[in-house]
Amino acid sequence: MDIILHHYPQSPISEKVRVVFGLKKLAWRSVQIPRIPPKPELMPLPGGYRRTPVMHIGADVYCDSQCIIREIEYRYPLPTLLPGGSGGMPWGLARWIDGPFFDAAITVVLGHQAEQLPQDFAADRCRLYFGPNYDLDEIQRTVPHALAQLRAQFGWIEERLQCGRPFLLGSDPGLPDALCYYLTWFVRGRYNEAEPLLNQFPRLLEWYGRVADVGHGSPTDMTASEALDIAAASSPENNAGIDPQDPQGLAAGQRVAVAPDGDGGDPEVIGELATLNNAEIAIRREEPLVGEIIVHFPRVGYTVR
Ligand SMILES: N[C@@H](CCC(=O)N[C@@H](CS)C(=O)NCC(=O)O)C(=O)O
Repeated sequence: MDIILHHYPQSPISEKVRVVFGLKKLAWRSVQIPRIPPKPELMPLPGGYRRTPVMHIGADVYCDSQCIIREIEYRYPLPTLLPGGSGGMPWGLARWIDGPFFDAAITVVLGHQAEQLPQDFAADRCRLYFGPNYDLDEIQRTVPHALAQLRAQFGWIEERLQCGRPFLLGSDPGLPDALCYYLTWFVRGRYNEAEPLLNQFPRLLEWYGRVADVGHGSPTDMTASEALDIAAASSPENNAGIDPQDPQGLAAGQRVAVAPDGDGGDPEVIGELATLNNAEIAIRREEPLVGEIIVHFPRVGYTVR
């Protein structure tokens, strides 16, 4: 069954996933989606989840890079993304990269050039990343502080590479490389003054070249309607059930709403609870265009109610 990724080229979080496909040397299908809502041809699959990327395999839809990467590691265990028995730790690292490191980068990128970006795009992203009461002047004023935070965190990666290992965990690339790479790729591509910033980190730049050489695996384009047809012709396969020790005491089949934590204004996705455990929340939905699908979310960073 094809791995289908809905994404757009400029999306940094999608770049994280594309590098993971490269590390696994996977063949995958690429569906390009709009950079801002509405995304009418995508929405029947994640049921309102608006972030990028989304992956689906048949009628199982995976939202959020955390959930996508976990599923890829499960289905294609070799070569592992967690070399040297490092399982567990890289998920915590992802919370750092996607949290404070990403926040500093997005403040620098948006604060530095919001005025040069298309207005609808800048407004959408400021609302998403800075909340409903965002103030562009204030974001612009905090750029020097955010830059200092960003620079110090790049310094940690430089320090990690100091002993001469080619990748962050040693001789083999893994998830930490995809994580640190996508953020560096984002800053390098979208911040006008990235060069003098990144030139302060020579080991990071060498390492960056090695990870870039990993590539993206083998993507081939697919249209959104082909992707919907595949979901419609498939049945969901992956349902791990409810962990009886789950602290929220929810039951299989209960009607629930799932959304990312935070005040980004992300819509809730509604369905019947199918899976709930430490790794994931999955809900079953009936969608007129595609029939029965299961939408999977990570547990950490998402609210189910
Ligand atoms: N926690 C999510 C974050 C995804 C995210 O914020 N992606 C950005 C693009 S890189 C996004 O959704 N932007 C708004 C959009 O594409 O509509 C993940 O890891 O997948």
